[in-house]
Amino acid sequence: MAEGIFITVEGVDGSGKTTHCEKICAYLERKGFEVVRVHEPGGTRIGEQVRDILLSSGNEEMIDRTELFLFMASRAQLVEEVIRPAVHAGKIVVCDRYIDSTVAYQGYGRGVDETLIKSLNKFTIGNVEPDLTIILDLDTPIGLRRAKKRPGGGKPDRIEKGKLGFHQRVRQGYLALARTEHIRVRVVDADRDIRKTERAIKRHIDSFLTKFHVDS
Ligand code: Z5A
Repeated sequence: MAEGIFITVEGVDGSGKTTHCEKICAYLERKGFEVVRVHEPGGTRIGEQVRDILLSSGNEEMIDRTELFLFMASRAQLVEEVIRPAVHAGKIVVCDRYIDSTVAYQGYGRGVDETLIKSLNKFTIGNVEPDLTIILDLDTPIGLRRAKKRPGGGKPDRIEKGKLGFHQRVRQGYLALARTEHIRVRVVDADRDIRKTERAIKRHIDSFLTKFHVDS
């Protein structure tokens, strides 16, 4: 491939992003693609330090604007250090959360102006837009229960500690995004057996690869 592909995976807490990013990468590698897997916030030395500040449950006093700028800071670093070079080198980048998380969590969840978020996102990423976004959709309480059960998931981080209403607005944010960005975004039902969700994701990836005549 002359230019690579950028896939993002989004969804509420515990919707299975980590699980399915791993499966997507393995699937694409079996097809012969070079794949780079990243996550947000974090994914770089500086980004991981920002992640600690963002998620530390000791940082309760963090105001919404601080939170917003920290997510953008982590993203800027990840784009320039990892995503842009990998896509230019013809690789497929699979990113666990990206620009849509900010619209959903800080926009719909916290009530920050969506137009402002979109323009900060644009400033932060330049032209490094996702080609395909999979939103794993799931009833919020189920996701929060699953997140608690995963290894090391006993203690909620600062954002997980948000009230149920906050997480429900986040889910509505994702669904609203999917309605407006229906070419890039695909919604997959994550409230079923992992293998069924996996098959649905593979179908979207295959149809994307076919549509854009991409082969390894
Ligand atoms: N955030 C933000 O506010 N703004 C932003 O711009 C960005 C992020 C980029 C990052 O947390 C936090 O930052 C996140 C959003 C916010 N906060 N919240 N709340 P993170 O990176 O630590 O965590 P996460 O991204 O929310 O992911 P997660 O909680 O680790 O969940 P997940 O990756 O979606 O799910 P999982 O770990 O793959 O699965 C959870 C468990 O469910 C696990 O035991 C699986 O085996 C199980 N699972 C998965 N699928 C199934 C099915 N189908 N059935 C049953 N069990 C399943």
